[in-house]
Amino acid sequence: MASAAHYLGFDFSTQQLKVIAVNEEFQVVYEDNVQFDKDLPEFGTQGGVHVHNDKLTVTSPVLMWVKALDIILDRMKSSGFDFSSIKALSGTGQQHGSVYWKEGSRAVLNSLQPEFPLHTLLQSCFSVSDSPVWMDSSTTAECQQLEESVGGPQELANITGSRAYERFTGNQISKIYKHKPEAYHQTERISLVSSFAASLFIGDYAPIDYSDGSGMNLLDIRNKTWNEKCLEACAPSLREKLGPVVSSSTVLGTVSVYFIQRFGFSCDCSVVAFTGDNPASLAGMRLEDGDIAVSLGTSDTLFLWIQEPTPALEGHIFCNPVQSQDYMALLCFKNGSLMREKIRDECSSGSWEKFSKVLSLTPPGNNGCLGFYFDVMEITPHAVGVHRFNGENQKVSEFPKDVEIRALIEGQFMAKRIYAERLGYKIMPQTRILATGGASCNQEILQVLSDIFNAPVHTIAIANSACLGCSYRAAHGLSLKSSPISFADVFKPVELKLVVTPRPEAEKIYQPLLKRYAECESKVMEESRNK
Ligand code: XUL
Repeated sequence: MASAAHYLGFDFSTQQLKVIAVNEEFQVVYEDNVQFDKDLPEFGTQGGVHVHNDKLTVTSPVLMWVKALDIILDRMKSSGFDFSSIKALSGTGQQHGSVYWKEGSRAVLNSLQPEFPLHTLLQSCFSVSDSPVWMDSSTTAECQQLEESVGGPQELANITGSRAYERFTGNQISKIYKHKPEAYHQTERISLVSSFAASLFIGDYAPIDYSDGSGMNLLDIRNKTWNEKCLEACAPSLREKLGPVVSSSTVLGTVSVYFIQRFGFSCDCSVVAFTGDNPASLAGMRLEDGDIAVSLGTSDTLFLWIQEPTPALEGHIFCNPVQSQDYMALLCFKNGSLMREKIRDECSSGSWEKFSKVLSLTPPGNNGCLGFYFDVMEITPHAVGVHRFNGENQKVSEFPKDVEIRALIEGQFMAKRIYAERLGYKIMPQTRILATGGASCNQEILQVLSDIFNAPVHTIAIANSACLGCSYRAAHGLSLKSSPISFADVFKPVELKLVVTPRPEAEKIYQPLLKRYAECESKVMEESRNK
């Protein structure tokens, strides 16, 4: 390993800190993780977080993240990893979480003494020791206030890419300012989890990058500057406390002396701006313009590369992490696998085989039967319950089991297409759907996905895409210093496996059905509101 060059990616995610090293061929040569609950039991987290008594407030101790970095780097050193071979590093963090640096901390960061671990050196650097994270949903009042102050939810979405969301950082900062004014006034810099982690490496406050900055309800995603009205609505002197924003592939500088002396990093090792985990996954999956990634897990997520976004009331538009003039859209659906498993248990005696067989035997379009299956309150759209409509648009209380199975899967994918299109996504002849996550091994489910999007579906076998994506971003950011090379030019497309193509009759069947689905959804939402 001694003479080869390496790039590092770090992922400060909710439950663990991960590191990946790749060589110059971008093959993974080292991987490790620190699990917060298990490896740092002194912080008493569950799943990396503390859920407070109100059940809405969710935080993580900031020093736990610092200590995790001490541990992961110590382990790398003990394993004999040659830190001097690292040309560049970058990283990612769970989106939206915020870190509050106390007055005087910049000076501490600037002069870290290499004989001590970071958590000892930084222990009194945070004015808020429990950082709000993305799972927090305690800021409904702040969200209303922000939307009102800019002229409503759509106006806020037009500026920042999203209407106000409880977990978005501006609303979290607003809550800290209201509830802990003293801590707020003592705060010299507010970082996102990503820029906080980058700060540790450069020994100074790292700027927030455009892409993760888009998850704050504060950044104008077109001008790439903080929006004055949003800043003012959230808290005073916020512009100074947030510092500048930079493109996600900016080289911020080199690692601080601390890392050179304590671990043997080279003094030339560059640090590329850290970003959010969803943007980093887009880089790790090597998504290209027009691609759509569908992750079918506990919850389903979709992210898309788009050039001309139309921010909507559902879903998010972020600046693109690898090409800053472009955008990415993110949609989260809470009722994913758990809902599919529930219907599998109820309608096909718990067997995926039977479930798949039903999908292959029932007709696309389900003879006009449509269903909405939201076991828990859905994010996209904000609705709950099970709602079924027959071919005549009448509400019915039950479907035969085979109709129920197809209605569930068709409904889940029709919603995805409708919301993606509302955000500006256009299906083109070259559109590729890249499927990942548990349900992506089910060919019959993917056939429905392919038919509804009228596009081929490929599977992509990539683990830890966010962390890996940051080792790629480190390499790309560094090469940008010498030439304006695009991400796609540095990394050949990821290997995909074509699994299914759309049936020829699909578009004709689903076009009118998609329209009906959207109409029925409005009725469902109306009902949910009146409940
Ligand atoms: C995205 C979001 C989550 C976190 C989790 O908006 O809240 O995906 O980034 O890591």
